[in-house]
Amino acid sequence: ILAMPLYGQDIKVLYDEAELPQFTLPDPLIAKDGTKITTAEAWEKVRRPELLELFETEVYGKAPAPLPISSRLLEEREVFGGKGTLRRVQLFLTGKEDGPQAELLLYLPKSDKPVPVVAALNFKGNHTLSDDPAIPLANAWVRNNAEDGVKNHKASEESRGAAKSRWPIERILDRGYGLATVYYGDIDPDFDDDFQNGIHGAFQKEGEAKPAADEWGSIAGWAFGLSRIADFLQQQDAIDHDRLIVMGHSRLGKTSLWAGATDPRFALVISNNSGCGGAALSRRRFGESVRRINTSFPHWFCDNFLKYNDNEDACPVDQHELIALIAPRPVLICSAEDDRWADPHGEFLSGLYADPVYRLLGTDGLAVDEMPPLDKLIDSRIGYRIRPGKHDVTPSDWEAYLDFADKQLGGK
Ligand code: GTR
Repeated sequence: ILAMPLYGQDIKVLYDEAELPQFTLPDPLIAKDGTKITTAEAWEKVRRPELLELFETEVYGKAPAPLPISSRLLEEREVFGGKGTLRRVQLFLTGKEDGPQAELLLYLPKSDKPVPVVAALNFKGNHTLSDDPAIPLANAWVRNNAEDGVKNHKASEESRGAAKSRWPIERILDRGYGLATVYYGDIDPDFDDDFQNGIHGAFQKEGEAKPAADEWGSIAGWAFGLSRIADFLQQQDAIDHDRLIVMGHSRLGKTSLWAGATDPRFALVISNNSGCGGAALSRRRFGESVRRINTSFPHWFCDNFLKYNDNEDACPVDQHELIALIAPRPVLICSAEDDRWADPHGEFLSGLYADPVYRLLGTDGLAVDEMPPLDKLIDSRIGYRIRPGKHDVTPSDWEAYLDFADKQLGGK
């Protein structure tokens, strides 16, 4: 089984605006029957449910109804010289101790009031976020990586702290935010196994070998996991339940957008370098295309999405409508200049074309209509930022996320 298949490399990649196909985007404010949506009520009652269903059936796949979660506190202690606490929690995603489960790290700043929390899945395991020797190595399947000494899909001590540049935990606490994180492989291991393991396996229907063409792929599975994290966070008194933030990078940025679209408890949604199937418009086909992503990662989307390989115009939705599903809640789209594979301009345009929905709902939408200069945070209700550099999460990205959160959720 290949985690990162190399096939698909014969597919031509467009990197020149002049080469892009001509296309017309679907209008988020025209209902399926052709009616123009002109009121917030019509958006909420007619158009939003229509779009949500189209994304469910054609793009990410429908997730099953959740079961009540349960949890067990594994450990609680002070961290960073008493600035905050760390709770390690075992989360039983279907409420059963013998069902799918994930270890959650919850870092909270010392505070006499409930604090806002960023929920984010991580790529390499909880033990890679810091040098803390007391955090157990990830148990689940992990991606092989020579640099981190990961062989045979087993985490090892060598990878401890390997992702710490992406997780400035002490700084997040200093800014008054908590962080709740889970290793994404605890929810669904990221390889194509016809969904036998992870969260999908636990919900498999009798007699069905794998999810149907309109049922959940891995992105929808990870988003389901984020919602179970939200279930847990909503049970914690130390947390401000009205200020839950969801953040993700890359494939997990696609996931945070889908989690934000499907779960309104996320009051603010952040996608970093999310690209194709995330914030980038599919119809542009710039960088990673629908065919390419479905070839490399056949398990990420639902099988219906395969119909749109080289056929993006036939898809009844495009990704600006994913952003619109988050409205009127704040959303921050982040790009990196050198991450052309993720199509920064296409990521910006999704925000721009979601703007009419945000405005219909009485917000300021996206305050600019052209891409801003590097490093300038646009902090209107649809936020946007592009920074120099590559596909990654940096400390400066976190400053922008938290500046945006201060502006959009502060004083609530
Ligand atoms: C790439 C993939 C992107 C992005 C990235 C990641 O290989 O083509 O869509 O998701 O992986 O998640 O790191």
